[in-house]
Amino acid sequence: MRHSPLPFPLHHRRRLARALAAIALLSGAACNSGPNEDGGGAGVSASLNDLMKERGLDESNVSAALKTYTPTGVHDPYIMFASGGQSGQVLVIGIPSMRILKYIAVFTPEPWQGYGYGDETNTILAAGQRDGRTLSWGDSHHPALSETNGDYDGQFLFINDKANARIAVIDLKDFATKQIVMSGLIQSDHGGTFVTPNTEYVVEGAQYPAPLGGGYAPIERYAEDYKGAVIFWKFDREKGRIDRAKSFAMELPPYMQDLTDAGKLVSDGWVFLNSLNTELSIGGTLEGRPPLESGASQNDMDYMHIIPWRRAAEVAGMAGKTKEIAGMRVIPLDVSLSEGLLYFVGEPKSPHGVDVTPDGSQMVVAGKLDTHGTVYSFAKIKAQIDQKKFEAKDRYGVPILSFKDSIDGQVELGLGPLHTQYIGDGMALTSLFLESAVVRWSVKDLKVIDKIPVHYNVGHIAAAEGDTVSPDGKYLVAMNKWAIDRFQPVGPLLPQNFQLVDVSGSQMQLLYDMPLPLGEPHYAQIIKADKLHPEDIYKPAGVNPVTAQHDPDTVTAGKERIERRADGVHVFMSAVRSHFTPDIIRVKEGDTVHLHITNVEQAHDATHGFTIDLYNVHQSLEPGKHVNASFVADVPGVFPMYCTEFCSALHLEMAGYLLVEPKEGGAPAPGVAPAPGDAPAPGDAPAPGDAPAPGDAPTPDAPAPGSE
Ligand code: RUQ
Ligand code: CUA
Repeated sequence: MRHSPLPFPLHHRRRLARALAAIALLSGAACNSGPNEDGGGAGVSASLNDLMKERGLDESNVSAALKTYTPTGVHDPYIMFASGGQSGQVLVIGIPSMRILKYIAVFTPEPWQGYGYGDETNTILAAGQRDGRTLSWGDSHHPALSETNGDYDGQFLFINDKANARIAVIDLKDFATKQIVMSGLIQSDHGGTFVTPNTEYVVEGAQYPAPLGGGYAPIERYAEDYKGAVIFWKFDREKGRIDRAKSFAMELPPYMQDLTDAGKLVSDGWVFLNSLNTELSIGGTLEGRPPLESGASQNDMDYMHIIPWRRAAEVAGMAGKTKEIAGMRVIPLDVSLSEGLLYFVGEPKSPHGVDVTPDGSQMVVAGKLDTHGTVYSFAKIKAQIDQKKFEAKDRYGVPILSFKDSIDGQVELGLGPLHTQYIGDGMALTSLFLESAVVRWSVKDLKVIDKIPVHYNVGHIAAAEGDTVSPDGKYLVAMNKWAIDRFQPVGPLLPQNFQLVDVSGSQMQLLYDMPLPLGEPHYAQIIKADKLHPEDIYKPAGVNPVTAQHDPDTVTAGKERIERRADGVHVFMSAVRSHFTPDIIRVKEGDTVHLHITNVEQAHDATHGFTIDLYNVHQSLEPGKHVNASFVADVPGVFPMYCTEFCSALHLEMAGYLLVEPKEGGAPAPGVAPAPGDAPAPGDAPAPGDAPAPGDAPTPDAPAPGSE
């Protein structure tokens, strides 16, 4: 299945020879033959030929290796943010090396980062509760980088959880999740996250229709009581948070809204959503109806939704134009119709993906069950809307534009086209799911250029800055759903396969296979690395990363203490190589313990971990970070606490004890010598004159709770 070696232009061969010579020298393989003036001595090529032979590599393999190999200490020019699928996380991957740099904890507790194991991160996860239930996973689908003038600005990242219709905000200053919002309006989402060109709004489109705001309605009332929706979450860039009160939603007909894209430049102010199931099929495989999959594939056309979001935001702000559902301002469908906020245009059978071109003038839609890419013209759509020239209305009264008057044309792309990315010069790449290939084509000329096979069943694709106003081209990552035979077998559950493709040359070249063993990533975005400016420490020491403030309970060196208050025992602790102060915490069974821990260090990468056995406490303390964690010490005993990061040579000594004294009359621990006066257990009696064991009496520097 390896695809055929590519012919190399001469200058590539020369560059290759020089690079190979350099590798051979570095590896010491050619120690007795220096580089020749003619660009590669006999010894060099001989040893490289041997190496290639030994590993069974051809010239295209070697060129792929040279295009991805990244020496130690060298950073990647691009960074990819990929959804982590069912893991509920986001992956950060360097391109072209395909090195995984981070898993960002988002919808799922993540112990290493202490996410979901401390007060503030628990609060983030709790904000994503539905009906009082804490959800400990997410189906993350579509990451969206914040944009300024339609270009990634490297400041924030958003991602949705399809399973529970939630949106998360990640700050790229520290690559950490800051907020999860859940509308309570819709039951699932798919058309999110997508941002408007200046990140005014983060768009979340529903997927599976249901009664708005939750609650029951018989499925026989699907057409009447089940609804779709799109939510416009207002983003406050200053605060770095979504502002729920300024957000609004629009009720939509119960077509399954699928994906979204925001217009840009000439189409700025508009948003486009594709949808499926104009048939309003409801499934019912045991009830004599066809399964959803065939029921929803009867009609030749579904509807692209066209929404002027700026106008919709104005209407949402007018008195009497919205209904409040689940605490959200919702524009009802009849208001959208009377205010001109919703239009439809047909799109070929079971569309998947609507992707606005870099100049904003066109939208590309691919129909999963159609072989074409359809190119819509924003100007043609806008003209019909301005002239109120509608062909028909759907059963809910939504005006439908003429399909043939809305498009610039269609291109036969291949089997099962899904998603489109742009690479500049009017060129696009589209994934072909059924064909397991990516097609490169000219949107300008409506012409296919070439195809590259991928392995296998490609879903989304991501090209460098490929959905911005200025795509970079260069690299493409095919996010393949199946791996089949690409990797060592690991049982029936296989990894996904990210394939890196060089799209800069006259022929596309497959460079690298990267197994994704964490979940099924859906979409990814690739940003130029030099647009990212993360902080290397939290400064000054004592910053709480969740509130982004100097924490009121920050601990400074010398001010460590333990205080007993009405709400429990407060431990103000500092962490520094290689000790915690205090390192002994004494509490009584049943006490609530509030830990306030500051890593007072400001040295790059001097991270400490903190855990206490049994109590499920784990925190990551990067330099300068402050965390708060509370728990009820309801089990008496002796619980070691220690630093879980190998932070220094004396790391093992970075430890201490939580001593939970039993309540009055509590049973002594098994195996402990009884106190004087108790009958000694045979063999356990201390010899007369023995000194008390250290830790048996309060030490001067670790006052008992309440003795401050
Ligand atoms: S999806 S593979 Cu974005 Cu969930 Cu198309
Ligand atoms: Cu701090 Cu190990």
